[in-house]
Amino acid sequence: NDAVPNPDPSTYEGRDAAFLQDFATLSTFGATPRGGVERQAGSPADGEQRAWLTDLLTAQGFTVHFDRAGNQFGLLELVPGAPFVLVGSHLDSQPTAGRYDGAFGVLAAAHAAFTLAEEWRAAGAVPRYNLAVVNWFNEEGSRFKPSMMGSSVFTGKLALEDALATTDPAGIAVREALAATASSGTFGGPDPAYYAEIHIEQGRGMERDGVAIGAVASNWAANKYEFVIHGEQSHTGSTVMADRQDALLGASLLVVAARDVADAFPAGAVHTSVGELHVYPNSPVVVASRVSLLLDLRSADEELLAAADRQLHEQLRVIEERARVRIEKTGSHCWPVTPYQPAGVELAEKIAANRGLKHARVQTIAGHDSTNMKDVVPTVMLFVPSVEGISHNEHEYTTDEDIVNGLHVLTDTVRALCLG
Ligand code: HGY
Ligand code: MN
Ligand code: MN
Ligand code: MN
Repeated sequence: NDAVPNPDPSTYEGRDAAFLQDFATLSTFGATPRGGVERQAGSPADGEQRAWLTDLLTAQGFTVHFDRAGNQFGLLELVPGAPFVLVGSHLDSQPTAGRYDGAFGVLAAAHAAFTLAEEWRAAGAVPRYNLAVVNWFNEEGSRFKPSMMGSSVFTGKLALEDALATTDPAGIAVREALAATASSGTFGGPDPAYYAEIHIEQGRGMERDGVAIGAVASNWAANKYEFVIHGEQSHTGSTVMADRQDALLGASLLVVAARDVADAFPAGAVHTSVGELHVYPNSPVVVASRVSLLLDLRSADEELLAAADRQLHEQLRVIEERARVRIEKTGSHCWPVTPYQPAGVELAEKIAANRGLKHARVQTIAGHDSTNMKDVVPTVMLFVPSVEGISHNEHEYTTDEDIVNGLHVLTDTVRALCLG
């Protein structure tokens, strides 16, 4: 499983071929040797792909603006003063990531918009709503926390100043990263009427069931915590065991406790992980004085999540005693389960059926910018299958056939929303 196939436009025509060709080009930004990409938010590769997207949109007659939070909008304003149908996703990636997470959605949004712009121009027709392609800033949250930063500011869930002041582990602020990549402006943002997004599933369900299009009906709940474990720095050789206050031991017990909590529930009901860990001073022959870590717990069922959360918090006292450390919670972000608007789910199902594609209602376990947008405007969220469910991994892959099917369904969806 070493090579991810490149998109092959040769057996496709017109818009589909152009989309696959552009996807191959987009995949060269921040390309990694193993076939993935690395373009974390506000990195040079992120700046370069944003400039490329500006050119792509501008060449098709869209006007590109950045807002203060670094969100990139390509506007097609055919109805002066009317609200916009927004369609997009995110181009930023995790470290050593796959090519599809987010990027597929932005490029499909652009090509859906190009098809519609051509249709309307050719017919001399004007839709009811204007159209905007959007590339949200920092969906991944790998470099700057929290994730879904740009869409959180856009939807009023996060204060702009707090977002801009957020720093990465090297102490660089979002404000500086945006300036360094020419990624922010003074645009106030389009007035949204609807939002649509397409994304890879990042799980195995659709592939297993032979489903081409997922209509996302709700998200999972998630609790994301930052913990700092405080110990006491000392010599790993000479300090007797009973005297140690080992922050790394405390962190390790917490990593295992999170797994044990998930395993206490029926398989698949609760997901937990520690994905990031910083050890201080992280030196041989030194018992760690401090560890910070990021832990997330997720479930489709808020009651199960609350029960898992209680069990985890009960373990904190046990770990503090055993490792002789103090555990401090320094941050939390919690998402409730909220449904996507049923009318949007039904629209997606109808369109997939018209295209002769097998479809199903699905839940999203990952967070998406659409989970923010659906709280402010009617939103349609579509999934295409992921091969073997692999994601946040350079081997992430979705077939050309599946991404082209997704482009078609997204195009039909956005057309229907624009006509109102
Ligand atoms: O699911 C997540 O936590 C992510 O930020 N998309
Ligand atoms: Mn994503
Ligand atoms: Mn992701
Ligand atoms: Mn010494």
